[in-house]
Amino acid sequence: MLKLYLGPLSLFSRKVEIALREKGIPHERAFVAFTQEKGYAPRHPAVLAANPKRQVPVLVDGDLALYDSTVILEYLDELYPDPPLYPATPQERARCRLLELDADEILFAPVRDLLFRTELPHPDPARRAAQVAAGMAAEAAVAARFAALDRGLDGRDFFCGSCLTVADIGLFMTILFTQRLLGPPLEPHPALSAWYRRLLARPAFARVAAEIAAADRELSPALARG
Ligand SMILES: N[C@@H](CCC(=O)N[C@@H](CS)C(=O)NCC(=O)O)C(=O)O
Repeated sequence: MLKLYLGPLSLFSRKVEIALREKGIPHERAFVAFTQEKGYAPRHPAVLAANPKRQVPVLVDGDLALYDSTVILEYLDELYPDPPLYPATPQERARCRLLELDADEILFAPVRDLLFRTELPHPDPARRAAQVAAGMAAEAAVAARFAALDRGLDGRDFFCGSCLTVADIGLFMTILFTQRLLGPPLEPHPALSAWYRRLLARPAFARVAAEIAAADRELSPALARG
């Protein structure tokens, strides 16, 4: 059986989990240790053995150990093609991969500057002020990207045509992070906000969102204080 090593609050691990559940692929999960104070230390031995970048997610299938959510999603789609998570034509697939990369790297870049909100306030006031300033700039950048994504949906139910793809999964996870990190609201962007609610109604997405909220209640008390 496939085994997914994941972090409770790992955006990239949860992309893989959503794909596994959407495709109905039998798998087992192994949660690695994570705290806001120490991050992923001590690293799980299976992660160290499989991934030179020492990161989750790691997916083990027999003697094949994979890392990087994008590589793992491609493997899962080839292993279990139905339902497909990529569109039909090379051009559409290429656009879809670019949108997944946008979610993971471009939209995610300002989201990094909101992550300090999960931590207890830094003891150094100058550092705290710098974090707050970077957070405000990040919020403006995220809001601008929301407006562009809203236009990009262009009346469609999904980002790459009429079916769920890896672009939707990646964007959902990064946008979920903007919301858990108290970033800009989705409501001013009607198409994007309706898309988000539609995905949240799917069991695979709902379960991941509920587990992340539960993990935050346990691991991220600073978020509850707003
Ligand atoms: N591009 C990688 C990113 C993986 C990644 O950043 N994983 C985070 C958790 S979400 C991690 O393990 N961070 C610990 C570290 O970088 O040391 C992917 O898509 O899987």
